[in-house]
Amino acid sequence: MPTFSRRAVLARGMALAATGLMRKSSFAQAATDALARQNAQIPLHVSVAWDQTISDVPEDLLGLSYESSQLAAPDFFSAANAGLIDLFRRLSPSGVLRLGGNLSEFTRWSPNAEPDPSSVPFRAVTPDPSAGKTIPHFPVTPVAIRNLREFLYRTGWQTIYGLNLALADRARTVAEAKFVAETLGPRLIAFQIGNEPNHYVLNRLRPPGYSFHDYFAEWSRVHGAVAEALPTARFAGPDVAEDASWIEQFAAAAPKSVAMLTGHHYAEGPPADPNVTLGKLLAPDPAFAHHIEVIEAISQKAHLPYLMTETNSCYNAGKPGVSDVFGSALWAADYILQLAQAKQKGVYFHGGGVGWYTPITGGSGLPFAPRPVYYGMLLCRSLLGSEMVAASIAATPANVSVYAVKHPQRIAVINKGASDVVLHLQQGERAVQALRLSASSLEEKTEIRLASQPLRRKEWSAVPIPSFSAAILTLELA
Ligand code: BDP
Repeated sequence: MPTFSRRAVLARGMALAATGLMRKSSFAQAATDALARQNAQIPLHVSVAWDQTISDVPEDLLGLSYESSQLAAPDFFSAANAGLIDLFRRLSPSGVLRLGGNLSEFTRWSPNAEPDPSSVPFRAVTPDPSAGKTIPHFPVTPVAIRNLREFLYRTGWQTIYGLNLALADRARTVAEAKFVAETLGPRLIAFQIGNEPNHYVLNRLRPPGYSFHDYFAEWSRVHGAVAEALPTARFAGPDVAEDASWIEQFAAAAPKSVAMLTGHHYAEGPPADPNVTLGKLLAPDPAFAHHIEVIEAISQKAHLPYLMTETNSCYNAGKPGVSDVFGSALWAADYILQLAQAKQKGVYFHGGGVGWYTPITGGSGLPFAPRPVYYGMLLCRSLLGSEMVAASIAATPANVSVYAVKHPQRIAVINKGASDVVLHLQQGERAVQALRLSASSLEEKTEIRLASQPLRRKEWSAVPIPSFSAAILTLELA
């Protein structure tokens, strides 16, 4: 089984020059763009096999991932946080809040602690790029879990709750799990135990040589204790970073209480690498395409759904100019649909606080506001609950992805390239409405447009999709 490291992503830079997306200088880029525009409006013909269902797009596909340490500020996920509740509800009527991340190894169930009085309302935790440093413990108190329940009820969301593994005190973990399960009731989808155990050595949580075998022995001890106290609890795992071989081994060894397989992927990183650019983020990534095929095969063999429980554009908390700009919205939209097409059942973007890649920024006295990735997710909201069918376009120099769904019939087009294209539909089909995602430039941070408009008659069967924009077309059969 080939493994795939996110660090291997760096190797794909060379393959990208051909896409015209590698940034040389802004002058060279402008020249490339001007050239592309001269060849204006590349025609693309889309083929859709409406009777060939390949996957469903679950109602709860979309989610957000936060560091578990966020619970140490119990007013954050609470009924009082109306700004955040509103943004969650707009994103999805039935999303998933995944609590985990590196800092989930440093939370400590503290049933008797007084919640930390915060100096600012909604104190926010930004993803921490400092894996391996000595980190203080973050107390999780009963009030934080009760507040979380109210937050989940008000948003309509559910949660996947991460328990500590690396520094677990088993009795404490069992007590935490019991309180969480009893308090959250049906709002709790599953527990995870440990975050990215395949990086425990890298994060200096375990000595070199730590293997899947060592991890699974530890996982089994904590799982066994929690499952004994909560016989109907469901679990998800192994929540590894990238490594498909750990997912495969976990799937083979998992007890019946494991209801889903989970893992993480960051498209780029580290931020200091000059090769990590917006151009690279938007270019096709054959290594990742292969990775998700491998995952799909593992999931099918194990008869367990697979969920991308933590993802984003660039690890180590993201990169300014890449993770926080409109280009990342186009990346996110395409990425979500690529994973849905590969039968993945959840895509949860990691964030929190004012981190570069966070889908929602704010907290600690700052207002909550959507970032570009949020809009990429929002574009996909209208496809939730539909059935994905096979769609394709012939090979083209344009950097365009197409997806089609039915119930109702829609085509999603994501143009991540510098060429304007015109999408020609099949005979007898017409697109009457377009939900368009656009901005004045790829680097735009705040003025992102997501608007629905009727198409003009002359566009019904040949829909213009401008460069660096996306659209969901609603179809009518003539
Ligand atoms: C992941 C961790 C998460 C980090 C993120 C990052 O699970 O806690 O914040 O990387 O590097 O591996 O941004």
